[in-house]
Amino acid sequence: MNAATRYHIIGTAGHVDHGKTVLINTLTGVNTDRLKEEQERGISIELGFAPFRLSDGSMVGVVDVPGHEKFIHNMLAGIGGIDLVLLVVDVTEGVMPQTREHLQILQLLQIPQGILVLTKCDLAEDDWIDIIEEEVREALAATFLANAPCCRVSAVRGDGIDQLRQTIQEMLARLQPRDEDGPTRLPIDRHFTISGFGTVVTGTLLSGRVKVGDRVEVLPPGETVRVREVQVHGRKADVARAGQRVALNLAGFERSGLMRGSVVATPGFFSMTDRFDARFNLLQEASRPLKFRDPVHLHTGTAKVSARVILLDRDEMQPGESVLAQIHLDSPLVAHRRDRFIIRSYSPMTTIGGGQVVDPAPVKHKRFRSEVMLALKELESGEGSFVVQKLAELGCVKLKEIEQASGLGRERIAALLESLEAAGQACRVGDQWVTLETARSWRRVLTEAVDSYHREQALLPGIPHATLKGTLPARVTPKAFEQLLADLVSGGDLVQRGEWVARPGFTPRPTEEQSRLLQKLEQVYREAGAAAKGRVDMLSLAGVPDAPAEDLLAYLFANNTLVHLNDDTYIHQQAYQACIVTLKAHFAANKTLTLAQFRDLIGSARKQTQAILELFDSLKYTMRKGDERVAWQLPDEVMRAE
Ligand SMILES: Nc1nc2c(ncn2[C@@H]2O[C@H](COP(=O)(O)OP(=O)(O)OP(=O)(O)O)[C@@H](O)[C@H]2O)c(=O)[nH]1
Ligand SMILES: [Mg+2]
Repeated sequence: MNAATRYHIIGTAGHVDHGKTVLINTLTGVNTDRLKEEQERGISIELGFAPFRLSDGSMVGVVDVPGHEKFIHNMLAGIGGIDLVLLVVDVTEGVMPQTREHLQILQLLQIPQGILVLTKCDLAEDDWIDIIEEEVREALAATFLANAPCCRVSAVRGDGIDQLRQTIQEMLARLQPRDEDGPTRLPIDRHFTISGFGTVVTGTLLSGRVKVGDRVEVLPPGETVRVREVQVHGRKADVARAGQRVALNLAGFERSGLMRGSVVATPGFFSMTDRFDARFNLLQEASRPLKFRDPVHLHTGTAKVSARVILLDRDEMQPGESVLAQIHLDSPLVAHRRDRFIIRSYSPMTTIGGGQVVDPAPVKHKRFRSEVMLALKELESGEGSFVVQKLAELGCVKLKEIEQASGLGRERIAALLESLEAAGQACRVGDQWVTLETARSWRRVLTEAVDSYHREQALLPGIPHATLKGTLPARVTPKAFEQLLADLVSGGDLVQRGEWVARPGFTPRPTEEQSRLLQKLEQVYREAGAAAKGRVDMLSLAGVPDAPAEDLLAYLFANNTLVHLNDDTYIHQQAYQACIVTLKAHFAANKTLTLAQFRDLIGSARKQTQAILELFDSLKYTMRKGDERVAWQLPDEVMRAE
């Protein structure tokens, strides 16, 4: 991939008034303080965005965040998806409270890399700047920025700006490109309506692509809509790619239920959740312990919701501690395995911790259970064991579903599943994956269902295919069922005869009494020919009691003595074959056939004739045209209707 096709996002961070916005203006030529209030008060309130082209041709989106502590929630909505942070420190002030808080947030969100930018260097002597740099380095010591490059700049004089530009370029070049082939995921950071144009949403495209005309899902509210227009960095585009700043015009989309924090995504890929299991760390700097069910604010992606931390193995956690917990959200949002989140306390409103999603769709756990904690640890530690656990929990899953639950890429999942298959822990059935144990137990369920059907419906040649499928959980897809069945057939456990599935060697054996009744029934149907009436009439004609009649008719149907026309009407196979012969003879000499003609030809009543012709239509022997029928694909030889 050449540099021109790489897309990355950089963000600012740092205390209020330390020069972030002016720096971005100097780098990009864009003043990101757009609001009147921002310009009047001289501080940033909302997120600011600017496109930034590097000399190697790559296009970078810049997110400028406000530094004021009152607007940390805005900062949090912008900082999540960035590749590189510029931590801005004013050399006349040094490390200040929001320098520290932003740093904690960056650290908790695991922002991959950053540059320390010392600003306003025109206002201080070099010796002083050295002292400040040392102080800042101390604050960064145990963080991801411990070895970050440092650039000394003056945005007003332009000192150090070229070097900063160069450093940004070098650091971005080292990054992996984003996953453009993954699912589309765009957390919305702004949305508005333009009259006559509809709803527009903006955000950083974290993965995937969006094209004009695509159908995308917006969650919440969970609605699928069409993308009418795509803009990248304020310009119309056909497609937006991962790592770009994007605006989308969504056709016919009502804004109700839409919020900052909603996600635009590939339909069906993400789901909303109102609880998730997580690794949660309470910062050493938190002012007090966190108690079970304490209300907090949770930030993830661009979303912010009230939440409660359900401590599972204790009633209270101390600053500096790390636990596995369940987070209950007051309103649902999109969460994905491995997503990062931040927790802030209600009062004072400060960042107290954060963590990572372990399972985005867990059951509610019982507290103080060692097996729950063990299972959570398992889930957290291994990708492989997560997949196996999901398989065991759900019975069977499609590749896409594991992808969704795990937050891992498709290729990674496929590789994991293959190694699990090689290790004998999982296996593929049709288009689904199951644990080996599940596959085994399902095969057992199927053979047992056939056995019990043979016992209870001894007159039938087997269990109907659809009934057999119904003995497995509803989640099993038709393809997976077919595969399980095919395995059992090839292994000699079952045989398939048309729509019937049976044990090899099984033949229905009527009792003496049943044989006597069967003979009678067959006789009345043979004698009635094409004019055979409904079930009740025929049974009384044969003197067969109601109770065993169903089984007897099914037996005669299964061995092709009777042909099923509709509902409760059957005719004898002989009569049916004669009808086909008559039909062919008629079309040998005529182009069309009416119901009345056919009725006279076969000597039946209107109702039965109609049922026979409808069966012919469904078999495509004939085709209905108004009141008449024409020949369609008449059978070459006389065949038995199945
Ligand atoms: N002398 C000097 N002044 C600067 C420099 N950079 C920024 N300033 C001044 O510092 C003040 C704050 O700058 P901003 O860029 O708005 O600060 P900010 O970090 O974006 O502030 P918030 O977004 O509110 O957190 C403004 O008055 C700028 O003119 C610099 O390099 N030299
Ligand atoms: Mg600013």
